[in-house]
Amino acid sequence: MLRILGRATSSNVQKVLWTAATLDVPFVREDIGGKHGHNREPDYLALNPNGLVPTVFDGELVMWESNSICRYLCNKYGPHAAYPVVPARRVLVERWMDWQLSVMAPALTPLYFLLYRLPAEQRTRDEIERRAAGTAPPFAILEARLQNRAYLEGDTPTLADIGNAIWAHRWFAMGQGNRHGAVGAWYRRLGDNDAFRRNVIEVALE
Ligand SMILES: N[C@@H](CCC(=O)N[C@@H](CS)C(=O)NCC(=O)O)C(=O)O
Repeated sequence: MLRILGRATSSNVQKVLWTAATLDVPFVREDIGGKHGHNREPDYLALNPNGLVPTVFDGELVMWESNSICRYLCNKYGPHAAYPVVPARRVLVERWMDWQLSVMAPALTPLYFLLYRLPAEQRTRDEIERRAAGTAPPFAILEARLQNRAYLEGDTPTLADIGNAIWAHRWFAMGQGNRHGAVGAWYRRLGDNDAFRRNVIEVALE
């Protein structure tokens, strides 16, 4: 049984929950971080020096960094089509995982924090528009990529879709984007996935 430390509202925890559900790996989850706190306490920092969530135990093994954890789960509990074994296919999935952490999340986080975390008086129309404009470039890339294809790589969902769809959910929830394009169609297609619905779509943003 995995032990997942991290609030269910964290995008990086959601990646791990969706991946574990995809692989049918049983887990327990404990609320840490955000309004639940505890992530800056010495006992938590001894597990994860970043003071961030998720941190995941698999027996004695302690892991942090959501993408590393998702890869580990597929390696240990797979093989699964979500993480292809052939190197030339695997790298195509992994590039979108790295892109999600290095491009997608940094582009959306400023608007997300303004709308959900920062004091209401900072939410001026100009500031919302400025931060919203910064969210468009990664979705233009996804829109082009998803023309005439069901998923980012291959014919079935992979770890590439998992990390990025969590942010597409936030983008649409923040009133951005055109749901009638290819990104919208991909988001709805993934919405048939029970793990996406339960762990992401049905969880209130905060
Ligand atoms: N690169 C790390 C980032 C982890 C991260 O930024 N976690 C955020 C939540 S998504 C966090 O712990 N924020 C502090 C908090 O929740 O209190 C990963 O992918 O696991």
